[in-house]
Amino acid sequence: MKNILKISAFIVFCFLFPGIKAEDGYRLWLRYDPVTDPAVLAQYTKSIKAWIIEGESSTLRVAGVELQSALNGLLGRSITSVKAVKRNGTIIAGTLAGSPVISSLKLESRMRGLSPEGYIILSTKYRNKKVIIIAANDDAGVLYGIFHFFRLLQMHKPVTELEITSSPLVKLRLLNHWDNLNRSVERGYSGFSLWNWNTLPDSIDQRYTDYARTNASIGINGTVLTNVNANALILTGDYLVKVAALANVFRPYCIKVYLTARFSAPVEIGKLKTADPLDPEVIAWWKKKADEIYSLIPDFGGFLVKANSEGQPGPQNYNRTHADGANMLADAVAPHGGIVMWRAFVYDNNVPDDRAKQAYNEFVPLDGQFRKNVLIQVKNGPVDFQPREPFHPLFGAMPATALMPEFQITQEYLGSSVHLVFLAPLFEECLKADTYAKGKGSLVAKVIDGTLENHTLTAMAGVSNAGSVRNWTGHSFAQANWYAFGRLAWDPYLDSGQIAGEWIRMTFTCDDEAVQRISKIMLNSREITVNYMTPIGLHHIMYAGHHYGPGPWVNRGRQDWTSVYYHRADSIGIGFDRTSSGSNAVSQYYPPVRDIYNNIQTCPENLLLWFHHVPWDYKLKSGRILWNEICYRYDEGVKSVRLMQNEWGKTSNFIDKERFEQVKELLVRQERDARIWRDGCILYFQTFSKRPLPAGVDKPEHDLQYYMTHKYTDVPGIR
Ligand code: BDP
Repeated sequence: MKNILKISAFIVFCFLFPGIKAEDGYRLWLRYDPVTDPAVLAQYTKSIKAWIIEGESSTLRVAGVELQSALNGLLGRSITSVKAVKRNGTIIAGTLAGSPVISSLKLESRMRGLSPEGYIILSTKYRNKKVIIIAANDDAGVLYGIFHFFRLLQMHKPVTELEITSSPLVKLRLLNHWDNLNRSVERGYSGFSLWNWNTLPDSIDQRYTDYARTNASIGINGTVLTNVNANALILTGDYLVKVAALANVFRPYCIKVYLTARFSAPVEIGKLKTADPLDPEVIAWWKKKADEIYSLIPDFGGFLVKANSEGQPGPQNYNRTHADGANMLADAVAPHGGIVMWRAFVYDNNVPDDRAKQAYNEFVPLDGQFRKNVLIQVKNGPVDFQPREPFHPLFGAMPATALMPEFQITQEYLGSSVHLVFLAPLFEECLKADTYAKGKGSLVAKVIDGTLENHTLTAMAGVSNAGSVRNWTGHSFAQANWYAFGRLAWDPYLDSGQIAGEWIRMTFTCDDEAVQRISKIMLNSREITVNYMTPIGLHHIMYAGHHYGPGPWVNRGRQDWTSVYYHRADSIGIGFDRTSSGSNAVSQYYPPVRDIYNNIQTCPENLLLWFHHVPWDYKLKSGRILWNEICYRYDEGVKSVRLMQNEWGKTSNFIDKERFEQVKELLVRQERDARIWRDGCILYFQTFSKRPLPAGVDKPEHDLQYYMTHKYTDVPGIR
């Protein structure tokens, strides 16, 4: 009896003070907690009294569910859905064609400029009543408009004089899951795969729906369910019904499913003797396979393919080109409106003189040879998702081909789900880089949104960091990277500061001072990580295998998988000479970019060792010689993590205990790891520079041997 009383008292307490309930991070940025600021709440209560969604479809139905739960949550009381506008403060959502109210408002001219999926949000009057209109040309736009509206409310923004127009600038906005059929996730640090293939299609986890809602809230409209290192089994009938079950859950949220296609599938599951893309039987097999997929999933998006890279099969096994392979698959899905995303991350078994050059060398000659429904998926930089890389020289170099970027949201090379690293600045750096392909202003973003070369098929992909752990991404701040990717895929010109601000307000707090503090942590975090991992253009010097800690000493195995191949430290200096007198990778960029990179005086210092082999005593802009600068940057990285810890400590009054403590604890590990990076790298490079540590740089705690043999026991993904 006593216990029952205690429990009921607790329930009443939680009801009265919902803000203090345990926060496990599951709700991501869609929290819809009651607005606690009295002035803001008063304004919302006055402006929002009822809602109507006019029209009938599964998308509009889920939009209604979202409207209802968000309004009830944020306003702390039930806001009813009505059939007609009878009072001030009615929200009306629908399409121009499906909503009599919206079509009566003469919004055609405003809405003409909207691209598909775009929307307007407008404060106006209807029959003398003040209303908020969320209008679009299609159902997806209505859903996105509703999520935008709730972004405003969650950020405590005014909703009285609304006049918002928004259209996605990129057509296909996709997550790539590197998920295996046994539920392990390649480079995944957040538990197991979200897709439970054992229990599908019968059991539909609530997470599938919440995954779809979350993605829809940031405009993501496609998901590749399976690893690029593909398993042909996913294309068998038994698995396709499972895929169809997921597609059914995602469809109302306007998310299409895509699959990775293993190029050798006709041999492995089709019992053919070859997978040669020009073989008539192979062509027929893929056509039939596509027909089968579309009979189960009529809106199937298409295929993503990693071919002839890291041991994956591909057309080159049959002396055919990437274009031959991509086009054969593209022809199979074309009658159904499908597309093929063919990855440019290729490198074969022969070690090239410079791996950074390979994708460009293989793909540029193929420009113009791909079908209209093929996109070439290009990683943001020419090597592999490093903390800092220059933009990939393919952007702007294949004008006749649709190119899409691939960013890595999962932090393979950036501290997995242990380090706090906000990736929007990394994505933004690439998107805003000027390729000069058609003169000044030829930004990567313009290649991607199709405006530079008049492409209408446009796309952007991010390798997902979501998994089965309760809060989806492990680190609370890793959620921000998922959010940032979605926002930049919608509008590649957005600024990281804005994205951080939105996310913090929705996820943690609307207190201005706390927002500023957390923003500062987030916006500095990537540069801090570059400092303690790979300053001044160093790259690919991580531990072999797990890519988490330092491993500049790695020198065994395939040369272009070793660290020594990339940093090239010797008694004279350090860095990869990619100038015209070295590997000449600079020649893959348009002038003046190539000349800027080629010249040690003009090369941006944050890419110096990417492009130049620089003497240890070379003087940098800081006045320090290179060796001292390297030590100083590593040390600065460590000290900055301590500053992050300090700043985070000051936010405790604004953050629930669970998430505050989680982040605090992870920052302790980040500081430890930053020291390991600093000390391991400095000690190792010192064996070449033979110079003392400059003044002010903390002395390493252990000797080099210690770091070379260090093992992590508390990092996800490392055994
Ligand atoms: C590398 C990863 C590897 C991926 C590969 C890829 O280490 O696991 O399979 O990229 O993108 O970064 O294909």
